[in-house]
Amino acid sequence: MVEKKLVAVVLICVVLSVGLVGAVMALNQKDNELQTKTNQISALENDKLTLETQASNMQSEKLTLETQVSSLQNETTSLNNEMTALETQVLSFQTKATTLENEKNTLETQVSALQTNVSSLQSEVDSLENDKLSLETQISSLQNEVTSLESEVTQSFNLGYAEGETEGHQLGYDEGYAQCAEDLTENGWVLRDPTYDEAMAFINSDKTDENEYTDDYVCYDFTADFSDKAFQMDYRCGFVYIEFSDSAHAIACFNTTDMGLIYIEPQNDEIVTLAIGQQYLGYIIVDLGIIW
Ligand SMILES: [Ca+2]
Repeated sequence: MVEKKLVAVVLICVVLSVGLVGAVMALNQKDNELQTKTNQISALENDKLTLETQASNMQSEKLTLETQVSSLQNETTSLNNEMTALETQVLSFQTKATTLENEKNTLETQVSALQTNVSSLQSEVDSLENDKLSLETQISSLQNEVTSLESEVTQSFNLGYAEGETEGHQLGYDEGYAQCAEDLTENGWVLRDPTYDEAMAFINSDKTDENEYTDDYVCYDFTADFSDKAFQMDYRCGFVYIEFSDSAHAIACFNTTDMGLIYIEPQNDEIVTLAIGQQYLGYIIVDLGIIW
């Protein structure tokens, strides 16, 4: 009996040992599992923190992007407004361009018309210029004719005047001289020829040469006054008539007792020489005579 109890106790002890070992092993396994779970939780918490940080970062990026989007939207609106304004300006410029094109066309039409007018006027100017040249030629021809006729008239007048004047003076002088000679005879005066010195002294003292030549006081008047003064000195003085081809002239002369005949120009007191065919005062002498 004791042995059976011992065996039962041994068996119970073995069963209990086995149960204990099993319980310890189970406990160790649970402990390991718990440790593993704890490690997993810790890892998951770390992941969670990482994810939260990333979420926060992404939130910040989202805000930044939203700000950028808003800014870009504002810029887009502004650019749209500018584009609208520019489109309006383009339309305005296009309108102006059309207006200017129309004005240009109008001006070109006017220029063309004016060019036609200028061309027409130039033709008229050319025609008038030709008429003017033709008239100038006619005027020149007529002026030449007038000058020629005037020259003929002047020549005819001078010739007639000179001839008439010479004849008139000669006639008057002859009559006057005859009357003078008569008077002298009646009064007992006798004229004589001066000496050369007397003649020169008289010429120098006489003032006839200081008279002024005018239309009414000509060469015959100088000679007549000079002769009168000579007569008052009792000097015989000759009236010299000189004929040119188309005019005439008169001067005085003395037949000096010692030096012979001298001719005096009473307008300037010069002693001159005369001969037919020679020049006097720039004209050829065609005839010459002395009335004593
Ligand atoms: Ca004099």
